[in-house]
Amino acid sequence: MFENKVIYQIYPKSFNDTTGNGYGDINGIIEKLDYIQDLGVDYIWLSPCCMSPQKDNGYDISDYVTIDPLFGTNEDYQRLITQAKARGMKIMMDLVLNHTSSEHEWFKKALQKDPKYYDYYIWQDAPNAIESFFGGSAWTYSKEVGKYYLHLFDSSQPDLNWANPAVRKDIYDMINYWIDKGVEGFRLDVIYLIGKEPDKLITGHGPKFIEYLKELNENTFQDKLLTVGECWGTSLEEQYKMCHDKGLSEAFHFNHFLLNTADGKDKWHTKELDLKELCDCFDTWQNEYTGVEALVTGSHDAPRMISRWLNDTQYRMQSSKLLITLFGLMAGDLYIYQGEEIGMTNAHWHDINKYNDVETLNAYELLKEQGFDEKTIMEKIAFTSRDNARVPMQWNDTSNAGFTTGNPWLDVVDNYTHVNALRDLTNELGVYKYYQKVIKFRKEHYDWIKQKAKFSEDNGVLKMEKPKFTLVANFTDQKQAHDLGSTGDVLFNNYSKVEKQLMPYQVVVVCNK
Ligand code: ISL
Repeated sequence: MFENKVIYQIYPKSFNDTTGNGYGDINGIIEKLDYIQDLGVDYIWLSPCCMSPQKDNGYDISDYVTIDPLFGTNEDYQRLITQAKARGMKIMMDLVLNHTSSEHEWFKKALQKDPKYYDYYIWQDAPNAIESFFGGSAWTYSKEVGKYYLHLFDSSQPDLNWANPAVRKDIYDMINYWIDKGVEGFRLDVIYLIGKEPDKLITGHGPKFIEYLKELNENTFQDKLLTVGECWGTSLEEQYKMCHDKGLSEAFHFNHFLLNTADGKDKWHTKELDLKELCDCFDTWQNEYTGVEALVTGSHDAPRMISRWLNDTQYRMQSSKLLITLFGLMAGDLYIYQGEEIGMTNAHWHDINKYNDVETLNAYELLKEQGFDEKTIMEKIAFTSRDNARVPMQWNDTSNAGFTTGNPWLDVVDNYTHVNALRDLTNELGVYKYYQKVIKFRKEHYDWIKQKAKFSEDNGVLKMEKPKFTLVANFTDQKQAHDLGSTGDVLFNNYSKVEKQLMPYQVVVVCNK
């Protein structure tokens, strides 16, 4: 039902500031709706905009039904829904259901041992071995309560107790409030954690997870809205359970993002992308998975894909085009993260003072404790930090890249003078226009795209063969051989010609004869 949609993710804080306070806002998004629509977008997913102390940039919500004044008002949000709809686009809201902010009224009452709200969170007399995703123990002692509460993320993000039916009921009411306002899609933050059983050290995909998902769906979305669950490192079986039986429409698994990590988990210890592993990953999710794949090319939780897989300097534009050709010609729903469509890159900062992300700042301390020297730590952070993708949108070459007239909450990347939307859009061979072309093709030829594919790699060249067309993509900065032979019509090419050899980062798609 929701196949072949294009979803554009906005990180509101960094998109477009209309007040000059240095933070992006909802009116700033409204101002850019034509820009988004022209790309061919069906859904706009906004990272959280509700009331929050912003310790984790809004993924720490203190009031689920009020828009944070930092971004505007509930009326602004309503206007955004209406104006997006007028352009044929739907709003997808980010739901943070695994935890609240410690400033949420529920947690404040829990701290006062309120008989109702105490049980909204998870308490233990003593911590166990569970670690926070942001480093250190997942348990923090509360003097008021005399016990430890669980937080799988920062200590300012206490985990909700989904085993309590009252919590679930409050959550359903809140979601229905937004459905009534016209929200037509939901992204469910770290949803695979809600069925946890911490006393048994179970966090992800816990025993009650699927039951909770089904109940959630029955009481809210009822299969009528596009829902995408955020998971990490999911198996086929887990994905099947979440999505096939009246739970979610689809889920991120991010298995391809994890290929850069040395052990498949710890993001701070990386290795180079192995194309063979990438082919295996695509093969699994394109050919074995029977549901709809959420095709993600980037997010606010990951450094820019062109910076870590490809080349973001000399071959920046070719790399951006390679990325969207490859993902855009695979089956599923396509998720684009703001800035990719103009070829934005990592920030590459080597000064810790430039960073804002709670996860990055914690990692800096932990890596120091682990004995790494400053230079190595900063290399790791410059490659991996989430802030690489959270920097302000680069709209033009005026100061602060046209993002704000004030002081941006996070610096803009220096390359904005030549990497910006205005410049890219005026270039017939720009990245944005190429994205438009791929998206248009995708919409018109989805019957070709949804066919199964054969993936292979040879000398840094990835090949994807579908019954109707063949794609070859050179992931190296050297010329490489290809075997397209006497080709059919060229559908896509990020260079002007197809020569005997592929140029660095060249992608070519030809119709099969
Ligand atoms: O990127 C990550 C995995 O390597 C983690 O940093 C990330 O926190 C995790 O993927 C969960 O992400 C989601 O929940 C977090 C929030 O910080 C992220 O921004 C959000 O997308 C806690 O709500």
